[in-house]
Amino acid sequence: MPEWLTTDYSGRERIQGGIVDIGVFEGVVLSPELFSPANDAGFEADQNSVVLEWGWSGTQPDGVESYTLEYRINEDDPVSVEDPGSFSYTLTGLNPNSVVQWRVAGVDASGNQSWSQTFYFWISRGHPLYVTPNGTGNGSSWNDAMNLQSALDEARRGDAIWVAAGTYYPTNTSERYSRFKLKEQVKLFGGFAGGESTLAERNWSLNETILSGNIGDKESKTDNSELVVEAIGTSANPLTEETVLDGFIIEDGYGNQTSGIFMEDASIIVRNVWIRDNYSSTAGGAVRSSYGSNPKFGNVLFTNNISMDNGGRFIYPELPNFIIVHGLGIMHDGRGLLLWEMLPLLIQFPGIIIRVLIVMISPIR
Ligand SMILES: [Ca+2]
Repeated sequence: MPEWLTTDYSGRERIQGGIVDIGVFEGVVLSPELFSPANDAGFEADQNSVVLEWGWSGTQPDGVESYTLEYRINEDDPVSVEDPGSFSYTLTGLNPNSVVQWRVAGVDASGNQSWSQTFYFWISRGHPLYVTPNGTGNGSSWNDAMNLQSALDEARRGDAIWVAAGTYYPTNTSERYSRFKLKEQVKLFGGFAGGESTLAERNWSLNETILSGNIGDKESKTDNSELVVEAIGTSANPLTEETVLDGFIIEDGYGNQTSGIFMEDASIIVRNVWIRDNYSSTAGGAVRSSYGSNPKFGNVLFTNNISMDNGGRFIYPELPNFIIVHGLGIMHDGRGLLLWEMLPLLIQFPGIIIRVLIVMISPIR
């Protein structure tokens, strides 16, 4: 073997155990698998230690002499643990509101490390983030409430955000691209008076909590936010039903396509929500569920949403309680949202719509 070929792409020795793989990397089979906790696992706030477990689906390769564990808590520097033992290590001293990344390398006789993939888990904050319209605090209590954009920025997986009654705008500027962006595994609850200690105490129909696109001139709609709420994941990391929007009024978006709620790779839960007075010049007056999305809408009221083209686009969502009142679509039969794909479901279960109309209007208004 010529000297320039004696190491692989990552600098590891080509000849390992008398064998050359000839691939870009040598000995990648020395990378262990991570078993527990499962990737993306969450723990309660009082969990101060977690047992990390790794190993092999089959037999351990001969070339592995030991392991190296690496973990990183929040934005701290990564910590490396040489020879943490075989197959498990107890990580202690964990605090609430932590996200921990970790991975394990198989180490061969030459000290070469073959890393596993990276997993992470999180420790919950232990309390909601409290939000009021004029909050300037750190969000740790109602008395120390923060504003909504700060809470969304601050929120990590597993967080809940409790939002007191009032009107919230995506920006104080005239930037029409500004919108509220939902995050994975963050639950947004509106409808609080601002003193509650449990979720059950809130009265979302009484304490109207409005996410409004009416930025700029309050007398004008045409300068409003193009979209009020955005829920966008990726195909690899979609937003799931652990992402919740509950107890809000979504109003006064004014844009070109979808001005109320836009979802993409987002199978979120939207409930106890009133979507009203949104305008779109093309598809998606109120809501659009784009590709990779299977949202669940429960107890959602649509009123006075206008689309000049297609109303919106739902692709096979689950709609247990769902009502449309006063939708308006101009060119197609959008009425604020498009039901092309929904039609078979509505025909199949017409009773659902009727029952919902009777049961659900009263608590909303
Ligand atoms: Ca305006």
